[in-house]
Amino acid sequence: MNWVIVGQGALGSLLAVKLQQQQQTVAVLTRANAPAEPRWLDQQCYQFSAITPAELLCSQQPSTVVAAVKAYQLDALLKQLAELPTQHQLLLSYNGMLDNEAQRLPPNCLHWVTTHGAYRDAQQLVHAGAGESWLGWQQPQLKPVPAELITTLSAALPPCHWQPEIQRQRWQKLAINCLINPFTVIHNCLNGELLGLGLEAEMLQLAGEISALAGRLDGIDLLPEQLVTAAMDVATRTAANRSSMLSDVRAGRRTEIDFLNGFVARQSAQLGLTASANQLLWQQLS
Ligand code: KPL
Repeated sequence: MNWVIVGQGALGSLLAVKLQQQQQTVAVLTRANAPAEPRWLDQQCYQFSAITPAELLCSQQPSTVVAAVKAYQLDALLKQLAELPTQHQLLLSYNGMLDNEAQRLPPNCLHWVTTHGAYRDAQQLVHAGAGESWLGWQQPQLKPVPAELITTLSAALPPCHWQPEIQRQRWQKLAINCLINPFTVIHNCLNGELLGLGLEAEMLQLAGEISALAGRLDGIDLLPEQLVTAAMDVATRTAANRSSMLSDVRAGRRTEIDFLNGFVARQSAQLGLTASANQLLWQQLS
């Protein structure tokens, strides 16, 4: 299969390397005349060909375009790819949720939700926590299961599950990120170091607010206790990982707080729900 990876972040880079290790054809989307930077994993250097947005838009070669980007980069990217011909498949992966998402996302895109933990240390990529991934249509009424895609993603970065109810998985991932990422910044620590800090009560309050919002916005039932358990489980499995938010803060980049706890606080306020714990973290980290 042909793949085009959009985004220079740790997860997109990790996927690019892992797909290339599976003998897939992988290109990286770059600006005109810019080379694709090599990626390093386990002291090995991986080179990729570069493709510009203009080249991608007129390419006849069917490709899976994986946009592993920050939520705040999505609008600009979707504008750039608005004319993406139908032989290409767009797969989105970002932390958090956008306000009015259904109106902003192309209906025929797929979500790739992942709990793999990865960060960049200078040039080196570090796959610091084995997680799992789920794939599903943005519009659940789209029925065909892209079997080859799942098999290839599963081989590259296992396991990858087909999830017809991807929105449920996205809420769970949102909760995991809302419960882990801000605390790694506040305590300036790796994911695993959160486990001994006695954060369960605070996490349960955050999870309760997220669960109430998921019910009201999407009719999805999530048990707050299970969300805390899921977050603790991810923190355990990615114990050695530096969260994306901590990496952003250390690199002086904008964080995704507006699309995580900020999203929960804004949407809850609009619906008259209380989300004081998420509101507090949003304020603290903005
Ligand atoms: O998604 C992550 C992130 O850091 O943004 C987790 C799964 C928490 C891994 O660190």
